[in-house]
Amino acid sequence: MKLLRRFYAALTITILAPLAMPGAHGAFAQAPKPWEVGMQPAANLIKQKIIDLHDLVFWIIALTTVFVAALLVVVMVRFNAKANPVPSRTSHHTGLEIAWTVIPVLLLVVMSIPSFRLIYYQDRTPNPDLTIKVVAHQWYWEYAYPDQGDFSIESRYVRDEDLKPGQLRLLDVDNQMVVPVGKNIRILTSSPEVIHSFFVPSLGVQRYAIPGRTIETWFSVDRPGVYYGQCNQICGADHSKMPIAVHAVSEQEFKTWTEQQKKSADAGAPAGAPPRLLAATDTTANQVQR
Ligand SMILES: [Cu+2]
Repeated sequence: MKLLRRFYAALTITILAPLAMPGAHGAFAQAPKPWEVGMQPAANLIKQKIIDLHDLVFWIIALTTVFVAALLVVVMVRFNAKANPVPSRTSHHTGLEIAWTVIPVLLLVVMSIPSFRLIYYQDRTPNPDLTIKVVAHQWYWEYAYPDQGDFSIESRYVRDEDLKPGQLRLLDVDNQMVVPVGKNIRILTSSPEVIHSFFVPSLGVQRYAIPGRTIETWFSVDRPGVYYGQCNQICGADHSKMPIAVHAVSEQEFKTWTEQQKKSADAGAPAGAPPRLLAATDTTANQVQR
């Protein structure tokens, strides 16, 4: 699987290198790429665990399929009417029946154990450092920071005509969700209207935002950069226009940002007014590294 992924990666780079955006040398960013096969690279341990589980299940499925296909070929060649004119009258074989019941059950158990472990690992935040409330609206995101002075920002997609060079269509937003690197971030999703879903592939996080409920999940980010995601629950007319951009910064930068946000919230400025610190780095931070 690793080899296969490396092959695809090499192929993608070869094909896409000449098409790379001019000046695409900014800060690290993780976004979907054209002709991508497989999953986005992991930006934390959760995503790595997801990839590992995927690889395990992939190989079990692949080997099972090859084995069953081989059996079918044997039956077609050795037991057709010409090769085997007098068929066997066997109707039971206890050993074989036990085997084809027990082996699939064992395979399911082998897949279910890491699967359940992963579900529970994603479910509750171990030692949360901060909480972000994610409220999904039709059709934008609201991120509230109750631990940092209870301010909230609104995050909307950038219209085609407003895209700056290097910004990604239907992925870049006016106000990014800013998080500190290396911290356990508890996410609480909710929605006032319809069901949405908070989904950032490279962070291994996906949770529905359901009216009347608050649902927990969590993530951490290993390195600074921008990580893109989208609402992935069909939620209405502008479903495609509610992307997610998570900007991971150092703890110090995060502190400065939250203080600025709190100040502008106290001064009655519109929530989510672009903070100076991040506005200065925006154009480079949003470029995708290839
Ligand atoms: Cu949505």
